[in-house]
Amino acid sequence: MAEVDHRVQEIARRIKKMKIRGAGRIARSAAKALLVTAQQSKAKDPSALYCELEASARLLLSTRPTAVSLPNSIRYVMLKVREAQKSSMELEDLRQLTIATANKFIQSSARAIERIGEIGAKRIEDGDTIMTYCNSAAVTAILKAAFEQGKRLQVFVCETRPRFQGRVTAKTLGSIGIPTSLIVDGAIRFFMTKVDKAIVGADAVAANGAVVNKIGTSMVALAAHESRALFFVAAETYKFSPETMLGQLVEIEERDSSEVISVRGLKKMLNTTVRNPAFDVTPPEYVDLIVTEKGIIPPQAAIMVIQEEFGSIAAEELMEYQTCRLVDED
Ligand code: RUB
Repeated sequence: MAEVDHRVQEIARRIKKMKIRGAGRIARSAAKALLVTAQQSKAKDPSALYCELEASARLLLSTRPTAVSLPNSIRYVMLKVREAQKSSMELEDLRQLTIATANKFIQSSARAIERIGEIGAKRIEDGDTIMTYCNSAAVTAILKAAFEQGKRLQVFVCETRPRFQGRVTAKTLGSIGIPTSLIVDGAIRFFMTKVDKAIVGADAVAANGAVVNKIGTSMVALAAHESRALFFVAAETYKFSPETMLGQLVEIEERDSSEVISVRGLKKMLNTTVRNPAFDVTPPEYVDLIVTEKGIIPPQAAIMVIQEEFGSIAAEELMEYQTCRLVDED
């Protein structure tokens, strides 16, 4: 396997350590890493460049298992590059094609978030009270667009233990000028009675419309269901998982116990281990609609999005670029 450029290794490390986080940002950073690989490559022929890109792709795929935006962004670049390499493209052309394709993904991802903001804002009413969970650029885009249209909003943001991404959301919404209340996750049901709509992002949307998002999201959905509040998901189409159409399950990442309690603190507890899954699955029955950049769909239509976006990719190519686990070196 070719050696991976140190800048790409650094991007992979930052994704793994959650310095780069959120499914959309992870996907754009992976595309950027492939772009950097092409830019920095000293390869002497197209197949050597392709090998370097493959090595970068494998490392990136090993960073975080749940966000399917990651393999989707890598497939977007790599399948195009592979086709070109097979058709004997010259080295310099292959390099430029890689850079252009990665840039195209990055730009269309940023544009998708803007469109989700515009489309989703139409479903927000003046005076709405909204609950959100974790930190999602797509959700923020909707709330920002609705607020900028002059709609009065009140937002409850859940802290989102153990990494407190809700604090980031509260800070962002507050700085835009949206009246924001930061609440502990245990207060979700307590405040849900005041909420009109809960809106969350997604790390993956399965073919059956189930939504994978930050651990605790399904509790928000359950409480919203009980209170008859609407439950919206904001997800770019590259977060839909084509693998689930082949019967694959989305892997739920389980993270280190030290995110929940210090190693010293845990040592003082007898017969206690920590479980720390990073994501959970909200069944489609609890999802009222999914806002994508192509329009609003019911969760039952997720399979059509997958067919439209990824239907042309052969099953073996899908299986080839999947998240994987490397032996953890740290
Ligand atoms: C982030 C998370 C976000 C989704 C969507 O988890 O669950 O809700 O990734 O975010 P983590 P976005 O912090 O573990 O990456 O809309 O920004 O893609």
